[in-house]
Amino acid sequence: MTKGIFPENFLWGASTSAFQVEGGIHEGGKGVSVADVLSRTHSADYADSSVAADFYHRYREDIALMAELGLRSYRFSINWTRIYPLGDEAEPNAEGIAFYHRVLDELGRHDIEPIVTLYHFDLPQHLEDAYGGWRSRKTIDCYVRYAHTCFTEFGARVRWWQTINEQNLMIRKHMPIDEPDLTRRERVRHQIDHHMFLAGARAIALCHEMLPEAKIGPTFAYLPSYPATCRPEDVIASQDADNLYNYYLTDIHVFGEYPSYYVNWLTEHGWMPDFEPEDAEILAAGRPDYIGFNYYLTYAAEWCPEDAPADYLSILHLSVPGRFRYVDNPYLVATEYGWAIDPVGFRRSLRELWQRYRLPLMITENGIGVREGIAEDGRVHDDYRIDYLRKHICEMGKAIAMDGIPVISYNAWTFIDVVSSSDGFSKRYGFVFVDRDELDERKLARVPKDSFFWYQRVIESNGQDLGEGLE
Ligand code: BGP
Repeated sequence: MTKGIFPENFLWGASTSAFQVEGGIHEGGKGVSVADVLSRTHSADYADSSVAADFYHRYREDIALMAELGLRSYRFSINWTRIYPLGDEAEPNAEGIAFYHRVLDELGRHDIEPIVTLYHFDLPQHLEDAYGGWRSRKTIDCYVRYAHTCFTEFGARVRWWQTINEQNLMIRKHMPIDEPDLTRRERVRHQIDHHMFLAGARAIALCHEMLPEAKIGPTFAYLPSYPATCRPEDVIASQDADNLYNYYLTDIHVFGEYPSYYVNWLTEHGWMPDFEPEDAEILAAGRPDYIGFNYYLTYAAEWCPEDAPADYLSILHLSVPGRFRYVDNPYLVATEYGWAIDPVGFRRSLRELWQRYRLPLMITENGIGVREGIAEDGRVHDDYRIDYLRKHICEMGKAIAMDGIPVISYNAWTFIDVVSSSDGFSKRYGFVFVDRDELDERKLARVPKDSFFWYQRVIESNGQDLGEGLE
């Protein structure tokens, strides 16, 4: 069914992020990021970012493996603290810039298109300590200057840019706010969110000015829901869940202003952030060229009574009294980490985003996290990953062929095993196995998994050969 439906220039890719893959955190003049600190303090039993997959030292070998896999694109992030170790210095760090030039050289040599995220959870810790991080508008200026440096240095070779990875998830999952009072805490969270919107919009406007040929957009965590039943209240609940935790982000970016449902919700709770007079103009001036999104799972949402306990931050069990709460979807099977696997929901997501925004779409992450190891024959038999990816790619194929949706690129998460953002190194997503465990790095040997050879055929055949079992 996928015959001839993927455009010739379709970017088959894979993804990573800097703090999860690079390691080498004390090298090349790099500063400390909040992601480094969080990965260290998260759990003593988990690997942190200090060695990770050691891409910092092995990027040549790894990019050669990308070439063997046949990748047409590699979506990765620049580590903000390699370019500006503190975040507020006058001059960037030449060694950090040189590292990414080497990475881009290597990708260029193998004809792999770089898709670059400017900021993937790794705010310089110094900005957090000195100014309160995104609480302060100072951080917006530091981010824009960092973006300016990246556009100047790498703009000649990078056509695809992303401003911020998963801002909508980052504000609740990767930013502990030490404030016991709920209203004040959530008020801070939404001020932080507002500042990131301004930063993203300014980076987009700057990119358009400096690099007219380039394309730039946000990439967000798309976590859509179904109504738990066809009860009208559940249908509204599901729409509320999607608006308040997903679409508010893309609405602000694409339409250049806060949507009314969001202003009303924030105001109702006393969470509306402060606006400066120039903010409306900044948001209106930074419209994206495409939408990037990360897709892993879906939810079911039902109406939530006013007197139910609130949980505004949970990943799997959001509960927003008077609006919605997540419940299990009996039609889906979840991964061992509780993420409901939903390839059909992937097609629905592509439809929803296209119908709402009429902008080209890029999948920046999609994959399955599992605990796995090397079998006795020395290989990694990850048939569950092949199954997951095959079904998602098949649904993407239908979205392109039957629904006419323009999809630029599909980047599986991840190219190689990395430190998970929440569950250490044991939760693996890669096409390439890294032989280490949480605290013992062993030799960090690379072992291509069965999915590597499967994806190689998918790319070679431009999506026509998805292997056995395709409907
Ligand atoms: C996204 C992040 C990635 C990655 C992925 C898998 O939220 O953008 O950085 O980590 O999810 O999540 P996890 O590592 O928590 O399983």
